[in-house]
Amino acid sequence: MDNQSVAQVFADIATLMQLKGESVFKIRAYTRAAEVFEHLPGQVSLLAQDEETLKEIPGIGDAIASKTHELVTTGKMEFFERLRGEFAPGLLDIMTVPEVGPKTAMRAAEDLGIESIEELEAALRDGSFATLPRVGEKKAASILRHLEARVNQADRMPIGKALPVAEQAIEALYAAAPEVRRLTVAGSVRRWRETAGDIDILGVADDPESITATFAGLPMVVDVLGQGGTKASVVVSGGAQIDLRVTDEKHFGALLLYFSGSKQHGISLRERAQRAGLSLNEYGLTDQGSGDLTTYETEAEVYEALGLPYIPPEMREDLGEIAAAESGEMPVLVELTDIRGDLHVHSDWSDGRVPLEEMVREAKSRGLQYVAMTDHSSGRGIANGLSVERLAAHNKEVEEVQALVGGIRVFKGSEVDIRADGTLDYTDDELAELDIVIASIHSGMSQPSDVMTARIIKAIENPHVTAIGHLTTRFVLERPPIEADFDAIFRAAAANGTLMEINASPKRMDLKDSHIRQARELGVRFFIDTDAHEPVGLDKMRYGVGNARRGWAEKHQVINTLPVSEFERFLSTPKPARATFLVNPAAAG
Ligand code: DGT
Ligand code: CA
Ligand code: CA
Ligand code: ZN
Repeated sequence: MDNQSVAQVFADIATLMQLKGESVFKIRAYTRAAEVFEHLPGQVSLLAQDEETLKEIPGIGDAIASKTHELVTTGKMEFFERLRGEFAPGLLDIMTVPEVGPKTAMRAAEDLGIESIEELEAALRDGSFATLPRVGEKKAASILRHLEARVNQADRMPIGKALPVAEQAIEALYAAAPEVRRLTVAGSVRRWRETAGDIDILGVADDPESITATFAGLPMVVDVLGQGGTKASVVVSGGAQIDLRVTDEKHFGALLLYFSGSKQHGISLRERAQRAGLSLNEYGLTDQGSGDLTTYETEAEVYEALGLPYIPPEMREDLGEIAAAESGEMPVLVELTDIRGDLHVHSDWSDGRVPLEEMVREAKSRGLQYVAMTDHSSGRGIANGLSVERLAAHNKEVEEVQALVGGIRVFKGSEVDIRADGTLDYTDDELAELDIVIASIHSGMSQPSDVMTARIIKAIENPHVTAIGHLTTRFVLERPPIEADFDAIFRAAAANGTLMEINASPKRMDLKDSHIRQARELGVRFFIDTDAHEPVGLDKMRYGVGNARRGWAEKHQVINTLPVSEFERFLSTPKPARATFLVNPAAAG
């Protein structure tokens, strides 16, 4: 049983206890356990063999430890089974659909006898669901959209899951097969697509067959779909499929190029090769006249043989990258090592998990030059958003922490709610006290497009708003984006010198790649930040950078690549002038 499944059981218990009206105190213990297990670096199923070891984990008491032990050793938990039995079957499944809250799910079960996702979908389509109290046709239509989005994507996983699984597999295979020369991820994960169908890994070894055999025998493998001399396909715990291919050094360049895709990019390259009298495949380039095969150890050499500069994997989607490469107009993509600061970070002042000082120290330990502490505003009641009085105290604490922790600049910030009418939670005078203001939508997400567009542009025009946070509010594979006129929004942002956030949380990836590309072409500039709610959140920057690169974003378009002195000069530039703020190339390092 993987950590995620164990965590899910405890999260389900918390949900059911809430439905029963149990005490908040009791519920919190289960919610806490779910969070702890979800974030545990080790495997719960191993730790929980011994109850005493479990109890050493902070947040895990006697009762939880014994229940966890029962769950991982027997595959079942009596307490959970009994609790679940008190409710309609399928209730927990139905509640996983966005916008279907507990009350609605219970009514659906009682009044309409809905006990599964299929029955839910049928009731949404035949109109009966809309007749439930507090539902209505609009909400039913929206729920159906969620459901359809989910079905379309059902067999894909978010990159936030795929990449760590790929890295675990690579690490495990290096350990089990020290003779392997190198292993690297390919396919959509290497291209940083926000979702992956499966994980592709390539290896170089003298004896490929022994590597594929070792791979198929790794402890994380739960099913072997196929295994041969140079390849293996397996399913690992957690459900992801991994395809491994192993080759020798001299064929590696062509093979990596082939299996990194995209399929469409590969097709365009092959057509280009053909026009030059060559044929390109996973072994190399064959001269169609003489039949001679040339092999390549690196991808760059293959591109060179095709008369092209190296094209980074993130750009290989056949969206004009070959033409850009050919004409010498390749963007110089932003890189993870270019990032100097993180500008969207939460602490336990709002819904973060650790004190402000700890987040600052964690940011510093990651080598950042600056960090902005942006806890939520008062409108985010459930996130313990800050009243005006608490905001003032928060500002004061930032100053104290700045004095206490040297070596990193700490900015006063807020993630302020954009209300339904486009006004913000704080007045202009209150906002003027802050260095960084990220304005975000957290409610009223189903407004019609024109209302939504005006709402966001109003926030963009506020002179104190530094950036718009997670513009579309979507969750990858889970929640659809808002509807709005993004072209108009990006034009307004460019004109006002308001930045667009590229939220690196792999759950959000917001802006998404195509929006980044569109915004970039309209002259918008960005910052990439993590929206971290706990220290490990600060490590997610790479997802934002990968996504930014998919949107062809260049270093100079990403403001938090500026060294701190230049960044402060940017902040002290009044807003409309920020639109034309020029980087001093000598100072930008
Ligand atoms: P995914 O797994 O759906 O997220 O997307 P990819 O891009 O990882 O695709 P996948 O795993 O089916 O195949 C990995 C790469 O192998 C793909 O990006 C390009 C190459 N490839 C696979 N099948 C074909 C094919 O039929 N024709 C060509 N030209 N290339 C292929
Ligand atoms: Ca793949
Ligand atoms: Ca594959
Ligand atoms: Zn937010």
